Amino acid sequence: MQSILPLPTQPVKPGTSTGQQFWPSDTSAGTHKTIDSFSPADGQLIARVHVSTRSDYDRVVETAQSAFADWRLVPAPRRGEIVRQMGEQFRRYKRELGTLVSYEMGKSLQEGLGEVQEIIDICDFAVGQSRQLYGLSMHSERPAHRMMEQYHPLGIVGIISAFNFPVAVWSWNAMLAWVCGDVCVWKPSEKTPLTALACQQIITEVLRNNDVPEGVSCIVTGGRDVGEWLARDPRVALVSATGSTKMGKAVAEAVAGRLGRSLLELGGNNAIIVSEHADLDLAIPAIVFGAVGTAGQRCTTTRRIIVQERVYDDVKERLKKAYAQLRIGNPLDESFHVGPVIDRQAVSAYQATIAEIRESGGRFVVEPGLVEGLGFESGCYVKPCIAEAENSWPAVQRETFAPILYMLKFTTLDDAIAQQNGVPQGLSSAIFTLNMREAERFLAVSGSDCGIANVNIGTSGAEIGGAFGGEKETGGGRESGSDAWKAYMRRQTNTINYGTTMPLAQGITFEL
Ligand code: UN1
Repeated sequence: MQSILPLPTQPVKPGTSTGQQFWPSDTSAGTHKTIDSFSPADGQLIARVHVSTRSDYDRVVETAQSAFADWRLVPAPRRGEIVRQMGEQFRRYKRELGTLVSYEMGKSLQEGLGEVQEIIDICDFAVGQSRQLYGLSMHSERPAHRMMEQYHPLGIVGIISAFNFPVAVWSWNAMLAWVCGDVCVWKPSEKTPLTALACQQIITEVLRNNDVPEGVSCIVTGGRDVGEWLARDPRVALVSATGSTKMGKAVAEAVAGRLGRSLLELGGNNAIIVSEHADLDLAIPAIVFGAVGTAGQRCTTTRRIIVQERVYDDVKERLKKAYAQLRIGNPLDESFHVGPVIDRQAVSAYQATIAEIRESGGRFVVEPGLVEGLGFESGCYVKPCIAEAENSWPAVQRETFAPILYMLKFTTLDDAIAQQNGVPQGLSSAIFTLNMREAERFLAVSGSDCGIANVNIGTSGAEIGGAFGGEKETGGGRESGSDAWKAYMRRQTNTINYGTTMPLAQGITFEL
């Protein structure tokens, strides 16, 4: 593997920073534990990164606090201008960062580049947003009174991100938080720390050139305990967490225990309904990309297809043919469609779920298995597979982060919608149909219960312009587009009396 960025040769150190501290010069590793980052593509150790100690963490949060005092005073459009410059940097380093994402995380190079494109897109979005942090004005019930609301920055935003979108999800949070006047403390996944440090490095020049105070962009690294420090810390106004439902519940409880704010984007169990009125030429590629893209490790991955009985066999045959064409291999080689899963633990989860499906009586239409031999030494390559299953089986009810697709059958659309909604999660959903009544029924109040519901588009690959997130065990948070920015600000209602009397609301009189 040729070096993509100059990969560090000594443990790298996160921190407060405008980023200057973390590249390889630091040698004080002795007192720090390190995280080893291995590439699932070839099993190579690509970096050692310091784990933040509690005192590192406290120093970072203190620096972030003092940065907030200054940053909130910078006019929002000016903050937007700084984010615009960051977008330019990500354009400049798109190939390098996309390649590093692909190498450290294992998604295909195309998808690594796509992820960086999401950063660029959210930067553009945030620039516009920086001039649109609108509050409403209201007509007061009292004479000579004016009412309005304003949005003010919150303070420190803690960002806990997952390995599967190691950089894009940070950017959805950070870019909006920054234009809103907040400062960010990012805890990246311990499986992908290097991509996080690379992002910090990429924006350093912009932070420096604009004299942005030290502490506006911070990174802390480590595992669960570091996440807990953020969740329990009353200095952190908002904790935005992306990852498993288990992790989200722990974060939500800890943050709620101090009445802080959390924004949760957790597991999905996304289904595509394929109607007898579907255009299968559209449906099949959408299903395949949704199920095998990022080796089944997106929270929007298509995990279930619910197929009308009249087209069921046709869909099955077409999927078999499509899956037979899938090429599995090194994600950096663009001739392959499917890369590895993140690590051997993920391979074990894939295997355990497959065994469970077989025990329940599931039949595999496309067989699962490990891919071994030359080029697959990391032990992280698995075959995308399809099983005929029942919606009620425990394995089908949970999210296994792997390319396993379940085929379910339906007769009536009501039954299809009941199956689609009949899981604990509620992130993304889709219907393929050319029948307008079916499409509208799916989107109606009694249709999909998910945060994302699509027609003739798959479940994954959402654009940043919409609000991203879901219901039920997905956690209820909304990130990225639409009015998701409001989560990063505090709303203040103002009533101003410009008259000469003191009338009370609700018609109350209070004579002195
Ligand atoms: C995630 O998997 O956490 O919609 C995010 C998509 C991507 C984002 C997924 N834009 O598939």
